[in-house]
Amino acid sequence: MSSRRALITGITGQDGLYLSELLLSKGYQVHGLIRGQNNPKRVLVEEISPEIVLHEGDLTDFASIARALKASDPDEVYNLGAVSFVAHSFRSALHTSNVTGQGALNVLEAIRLHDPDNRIRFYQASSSEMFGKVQETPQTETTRFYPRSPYAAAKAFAHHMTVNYREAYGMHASAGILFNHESPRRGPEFVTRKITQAVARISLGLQDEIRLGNLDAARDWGFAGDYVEAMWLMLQQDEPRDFVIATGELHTVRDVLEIAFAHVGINGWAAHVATDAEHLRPSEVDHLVGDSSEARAHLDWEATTSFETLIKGMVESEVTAH
Ligand code: NAP
Ligand code: G4F
Repeated sequence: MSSRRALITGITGQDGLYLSELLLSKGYQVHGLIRGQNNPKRVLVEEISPEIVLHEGDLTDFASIARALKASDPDEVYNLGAVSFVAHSFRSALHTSNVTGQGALNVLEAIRLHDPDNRIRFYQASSSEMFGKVQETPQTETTRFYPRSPYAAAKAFAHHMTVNYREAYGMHASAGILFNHESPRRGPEFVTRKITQAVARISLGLQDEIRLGNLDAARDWGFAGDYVEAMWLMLQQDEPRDFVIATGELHTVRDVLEIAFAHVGINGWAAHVATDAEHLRPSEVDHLVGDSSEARAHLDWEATTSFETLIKGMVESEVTAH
């Protein structure tokens, strides 16, 4: 069994939980940065394994990251922490920039000072949102960025800093440009979980309607469990580099509704859906779809869960939870 150590920021989030499980199954000692003095999501991490070592800290607090690095002395650092909800980033742009953008720089700089010999391998959670108003379709590692939100701009900054630390200091630093990935652990503010949760409740007679924004928005949605595998694979490569991680399939919010409602036996979902301007964004990303050929060729990575299986599974999980 391996005795490698990993430090994960954002360990309480969807990806942090799946990645912890993956690394534990590979024999890693897992450490996580957890914010706040009494984080209610601590219990989620403890459910996965009481052996995970949690270090109190915040991405905006450089000293806390340095302390966590010293205490965990990791071989691999996965920077998954972020203000990750695009809609919220418009309402809290400076905070988003501090956490999602400068937070990544804090981690990179703390690693550089802690580990001048470049022993640590670093993963940055970059996002397809950086492509924003897309300049070509499908998007690849070389597609030009056109961020459309404070979140996307902050992610683009963090991405460029990751590349810069790799090139300037020889750090094994890689960024995964991940397209949307979902699961029953997805935060309820994101559209797939919002819909699947509401559909389950409607089918059980607990709710009548769901209020949504842009139903024509189209995304490349995959399963989070598949995507954390790609993160790990990227850090196992001899050379650091960036990869697009996606399914290559485009679906709309309407498709999510269609599959979710049909799964509980409700046809004609329109009667249960209201559109609400409150959920529209000041500047929208209309469609994102990725080309993962590089990941297939170099990481032997491919998405294994179909869109339909993903959405049905999320509905099932909500029905069971009620
Ligand atoms: P998530 O569920 O929203 O988790 C975000 C994590 O960041 C949480 O653990 C949160 O901790 C932590 N965090 C927030 N503010 C922090 C701060 N100031 N200091 C330290 N930690 C902080 O996100 P996710 O879906 O797992 O995504 C993981 C990463 O991948 C994020 O960086 C996201 O932007 C990026 N990404 C996600 C997708 C996707 O489709 N899921 C696609 C591309 C990129 P609390 O529990 O304390 O709030
Ligand atoms: O589920 P969403 O909020 O995800 P979004 O904005 O694509 O961002 C997610 O994926 C990114 C990767 O591309 C990550 F970087 C990011 O951290 C996050 O995980 O919205 C998806 C689409 C949008 O176009 C949105 O306008 O669904 C549309 N939508 C329509 N009605 C809605 C709603 N989104 C939400 N959250 N809620 C609605 O009522």
